[in-house]
Amino acid sequence: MMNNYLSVSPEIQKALDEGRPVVALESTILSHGMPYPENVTFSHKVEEIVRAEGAIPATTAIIGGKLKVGLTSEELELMCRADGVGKVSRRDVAVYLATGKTGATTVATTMMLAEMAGIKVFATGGIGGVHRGAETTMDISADLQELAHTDVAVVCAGAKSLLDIPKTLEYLETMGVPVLGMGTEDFPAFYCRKSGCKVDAKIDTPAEVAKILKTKWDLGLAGGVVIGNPIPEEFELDYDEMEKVIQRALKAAEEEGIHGKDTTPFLLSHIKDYTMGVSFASNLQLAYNNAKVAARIAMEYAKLK
Ligand code: PSU
Ligand code: MN
Repeated sequence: MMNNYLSVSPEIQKALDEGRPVVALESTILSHGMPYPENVTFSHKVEEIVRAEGAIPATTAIIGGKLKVGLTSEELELMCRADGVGKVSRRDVAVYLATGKTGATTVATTMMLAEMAGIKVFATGGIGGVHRGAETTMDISADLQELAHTDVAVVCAGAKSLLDIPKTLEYLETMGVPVLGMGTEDFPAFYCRKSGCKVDAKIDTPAEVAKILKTKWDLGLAGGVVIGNPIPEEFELDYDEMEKVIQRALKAAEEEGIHGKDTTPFLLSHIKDYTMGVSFASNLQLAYNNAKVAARIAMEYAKLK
């Protein structure tokens, strides 16, 4: 039944059948997180980085009534141009598939597609989380609920501090999702290496992460794992400067009455505008770094099976 909807590229299917490492990559970061045509260069480079480490990249999207795992150059271009491409979270999947609309996958839906295909490791920029002010808006990303029950490890540079990071970590704790720090005790805050909040465990090597994943899933402890991988030092931005920029973006969102699924893309694009591209350069670098680490974890995980 699933095969009616799921379309895995032959290269990825072969790698999965042979137990070789595959890394899932999302498309919302392309369609709604980066400008065209810089996102085209990014989409290819991030895949090359995964390959250079010895793993196979699997960018996901919803195209032509199919859940696509592995995109052609033309399909990457389509996601990057983003003309009429929606942002698809779990609640939107059936609508997009049944109506044939083109959709970019978020962290939540990329995890869903990865699990359906049998991919265990996924690299992204930052995860969604509990928004500031969630105590009144109830705006909590579906990414967190997906992490609660879908068996995929997500390598990210933490979460942007436009979110409420302490509440995001509280939510993950409640849902039983391990939050690991790659070489750090501090959960990273995307542009900044530290958020001031602690991870559950500092891990120093991809092999150790792989062992934790295997142990968790061997035990039948369902759900994902967050691996917070700090942005490389040379690309880190100043925390207080970013806080000012975030405050400005939050104020603009409030003034313009932005809410629901538009909130995250609105804030991201305003932050980019306010920082005149400096933040974008950092965004690219942290995503490349996550792809590299994810590929190394996938390589180690493949050895354990
Ligand atoms: N955070 C970023 N960049 C992004 C996103 C989040 O720094 O591109 C995207 C991811 O696809 C994430 C989604 O899954 O936004 C979360 O959106 P929401 O808050 O609406 O769940
Ligand atoms: Mn939301």
